[in-house]
Amino acid sequence: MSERTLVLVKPDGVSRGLVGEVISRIERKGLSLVALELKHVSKELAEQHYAEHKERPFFGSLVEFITGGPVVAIVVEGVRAIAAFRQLAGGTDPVEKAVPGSIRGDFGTEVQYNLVHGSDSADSAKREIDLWFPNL
Ligand code: IDP
Repeated sequence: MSERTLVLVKPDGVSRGLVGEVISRIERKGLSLVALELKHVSKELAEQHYAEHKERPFFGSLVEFITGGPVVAIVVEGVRAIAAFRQLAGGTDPVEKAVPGSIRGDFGTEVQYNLVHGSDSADSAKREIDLWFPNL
């Protein structure tokens, strides 16, 4: 059954020129792009997006990072799209968790600057797509 997920190429991924690489991997996996936008992220949007991390010590720094440069927001659709993109992204820590062959495993070294975001559940995907693409 087809489902949708929200993918972000974070500011580090955009500034390093990895937007095409990420899109290419999404397409090669067999997933489709439904909406795509280069966005300058407001503090309010960043805080809402990462609301579940509000109490974490890295929250302020994470919001600063996400608002520090443009991101590319993408709605991705396909069979098992949520888990499939999480697999493409790799684990949160690009060195300890993400395996080579994944986006983070191939291109990242730092936990915060881990290049991409992908929704982690059907509920998060719905909430995040509504937040980033209210007109979709
Ligand atoms: P995920 O992006 O793999 O789903 P989450 O645990 O939801 O990981 O964390 C959200 C984002 O917060 C991560 O992608 C990363 O950018 C950042 N982050 C997570 N843990 C840490 C940390 O310990 N220090 C700094 N940043 C972190």
